[in-house]
Amino acid sequence: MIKNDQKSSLKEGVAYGSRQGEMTDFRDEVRAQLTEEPSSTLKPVARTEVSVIPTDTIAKLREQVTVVIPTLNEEEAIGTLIEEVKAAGYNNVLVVDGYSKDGTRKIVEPRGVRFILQEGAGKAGALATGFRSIATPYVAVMDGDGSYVPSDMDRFLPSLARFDFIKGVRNWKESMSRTHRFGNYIITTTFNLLFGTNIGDICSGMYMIDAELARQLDFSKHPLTAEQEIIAQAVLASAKITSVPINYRKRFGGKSKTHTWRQGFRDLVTNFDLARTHNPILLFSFLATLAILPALFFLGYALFQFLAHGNFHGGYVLAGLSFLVLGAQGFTVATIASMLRRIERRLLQAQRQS
Ligand SMILES: Nc1nc2c(ncn2[C@@H]2O[C@H](COP(=O)(O)OP(=O)(O)OP(=O)(O)O)[C@@H](O)[C@H]2O)c(=O)[nH]1
Ligand SMILES: [Mg+2]
Repeated sequence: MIKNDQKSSLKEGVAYGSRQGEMTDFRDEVRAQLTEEPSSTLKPVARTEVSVIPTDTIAKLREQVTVVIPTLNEEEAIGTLIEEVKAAGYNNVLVVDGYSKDGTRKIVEPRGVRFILQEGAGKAGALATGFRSIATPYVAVMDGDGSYVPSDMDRFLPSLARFDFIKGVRNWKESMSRTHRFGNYIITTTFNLLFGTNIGDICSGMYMIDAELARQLDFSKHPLTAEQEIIAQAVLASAKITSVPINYRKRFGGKSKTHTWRQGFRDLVTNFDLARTHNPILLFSFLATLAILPALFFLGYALFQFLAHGNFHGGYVLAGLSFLVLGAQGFTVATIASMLRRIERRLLQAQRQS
């Protein structure tokens, strides 16, 4: 957890509502009001109950959050979305635009929220620009297409006392096609296997982060798959991560910037690339573990031939056993690698807290 005194030493950024350095961090106050004991710091990823906190604390916390909204040609959605954000009680809003060619800017500016142009490429560039330009202790990220419900941000607030990164897990049954849902499932499962985590909905575009942590994350390598890289970097930084359920609806209008299959493929490639760079032992041992599949095939076929026809296929048995040994070795290395990773995370967490 980032310490309070570090907050006031933030060097970059523009404050909203009050000047930088004057902002009080209410986390200790919230922590004192939480009914539950903070859960073990040894569990970086946990699904928690949303605790009940007093209304005036919620109001104070809302002022501590800047809502960063990346936009690229979202004139049909952004106006209504900003009104919803304000109606939900969040007054610090920063729209980071990717040089929209439509009327996005004209719609944003009269609504009294900040509008800046992004540096860097893609949505990742927009988010990095946004994180550098805020001075509140927390940042909320939300797409500018209207697919997320701003009042859901209140669900994140009680967890801010105990977690550095809170991911919104979408209730997407009605607003997402089966193909999209399947793709999200594959990407989330692969990510969790490769990183040894249990995070729901890796691709969700709504989350809240400790602003200091957000600025420390370097997610410039994969500009088109920002969500995975941000959460991967947070995992690697041993941030305490949790998730809360949120709503998901169809975009208000305009065009999606992503193509289902192309984006799905990109997301998977990013997962493997991140794992290859940051967790190579786990990745390669995971791949070796996959050798169990051909092992089962060869041994199963040899057994079938033997039982059904009385034929003994020595070649298949040998191939099956070789794959089995390879897979068993892979499995052992994978287990040791993930144990080492867990120990490393605990040590890093302990270091961050001291
Ligand atoms: N500033 C900026 N915003 C971007 C860029 N690419 C996408 N966005 C915004 O990021 C958000 C997510 O983009 P979407 O096109 O909705 O992508 P998606 O949510 O994966 O796709 P859908 O499921 O079709 O909504 C939207 O608010 C976009 O306007 C970019 O290069 N720069
Ligand atoms: Mg969208």
